[in-house]
Amino acid sequence: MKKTLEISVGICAATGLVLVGLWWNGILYDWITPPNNVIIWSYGFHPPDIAVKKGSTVIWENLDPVPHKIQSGKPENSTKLFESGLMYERDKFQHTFNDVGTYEYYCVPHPLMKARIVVLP
Ligand SMILES: [Cu+2]
Repeated sequence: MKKTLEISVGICAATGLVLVGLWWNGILYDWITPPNNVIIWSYGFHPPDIAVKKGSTVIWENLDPVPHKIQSGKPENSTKLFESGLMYERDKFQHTFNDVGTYEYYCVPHPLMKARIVVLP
């Protein structure tokens, strides 16, 4: 009986650690973020790659205590199609995609943060 309890507690603790790890690394957000939404967390866009239908509005929300700024294109070649302005914690930004295509974007203060939106017909 004591052994069973110890094993149960161990399994719960291990599951908890795994969940905290997934959350901390943003992987949980990759899974649970609703369609057409992107969460900014731990210096990353989650999910980093989404597909939406033409005419969709994509909403970004910054959950980091650090300000981020979304800019379309690549750090070496920004397209100025959309630009968020500095987003503080809990700030949201949205953009409507009316043309089919692949839209890369990045964070201006942290150019290693890169992601993309694929707009389907
Ligand atoms: Cu950033």
